Amino acid sequence: MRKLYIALLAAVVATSTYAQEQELSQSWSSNRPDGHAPVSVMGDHTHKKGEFMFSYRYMNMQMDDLKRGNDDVSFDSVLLPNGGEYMVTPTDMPMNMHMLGGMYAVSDKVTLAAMLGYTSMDMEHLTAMGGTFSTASSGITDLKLSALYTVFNKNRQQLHGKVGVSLPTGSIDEMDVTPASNGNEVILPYPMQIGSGTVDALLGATYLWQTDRFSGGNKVNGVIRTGTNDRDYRLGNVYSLDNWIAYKTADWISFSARVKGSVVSEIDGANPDLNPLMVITADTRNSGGTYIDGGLGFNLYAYKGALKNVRLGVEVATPLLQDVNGVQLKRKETVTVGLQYSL
Ligand SMILES: [Cu+2]
Repeated sequence: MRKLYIALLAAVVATSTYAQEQELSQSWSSNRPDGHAPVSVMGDHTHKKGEFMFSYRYMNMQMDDLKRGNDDVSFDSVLLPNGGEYMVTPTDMPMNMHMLGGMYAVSDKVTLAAMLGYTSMDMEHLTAMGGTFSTASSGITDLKLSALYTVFNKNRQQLHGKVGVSLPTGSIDEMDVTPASNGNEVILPYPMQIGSGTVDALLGATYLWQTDRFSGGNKVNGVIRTGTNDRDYRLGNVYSLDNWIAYKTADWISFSARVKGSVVSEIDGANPDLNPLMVITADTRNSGGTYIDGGLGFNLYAYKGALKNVRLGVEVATPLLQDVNGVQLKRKETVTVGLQYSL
């Protein structure tokens, strides 16, 4: 699987070069299946004055087993009886997210975007005594509002910037019962909280190009947290570079390959109600890391008929590299399915 992604990365580079050698004359256009990026990429495109777009995305992310830095480690190695320092380790964590988005172009230069989601997570655990238990949380995510500004759109290339804000509508007060809580609900560790609890700045820039058959993009993105939340901590900033190419095999379908690198900083501060020696996920040293993920997907686009301007995107992404701070659950596949409708 990994070799396949590396081959695709090489193909991304090769076709970008090929594309730049093509003669480019018209405007970059969104009226084709690959006129939007792979479905997991957000804020990748802008709209023409007066256009609306509604989108729904479903995302399923799996995490299981442990990593310390770049290495796989066993559950036993982190638990107290075996020389580890924790009472409890998580063993796996499935996460599901439903996201609703809206876009509206106030002019050819400026598109406004809003996004709100609903997340549910489960975390399975193993204790030093050999017992198992699970906790769950769910709720509305942070509300993201942003403005996209088109710097240029000519010669079938576009560059646009993004300025936005993430508002703390997501809960950081998720609680559940654990074996150590005597039947009472207690606050859950950082990864089981839904929101950041802080106002976060969203900054980005996206470059897009097209030829008759190929298209692609590069997007730099930053999530910059401000202040400290009500529970005395601040999640780490996120910096990422996302790169994709797509090949349009027909007017209604395109296939895509994507490679994304991201760096997530450690949590700053700590929730005083969490004991960092109890469970790995309650220790802020076990947060953040460096990741490279690869994704393969396709977009279907109705360019005429009753469903005109409806787009369906599917993508499966997998980690190619993950180097985590401390010891953390390992990322596995992420599946994203999305519907978009413009009018
Ligand atoms: Cu849109």
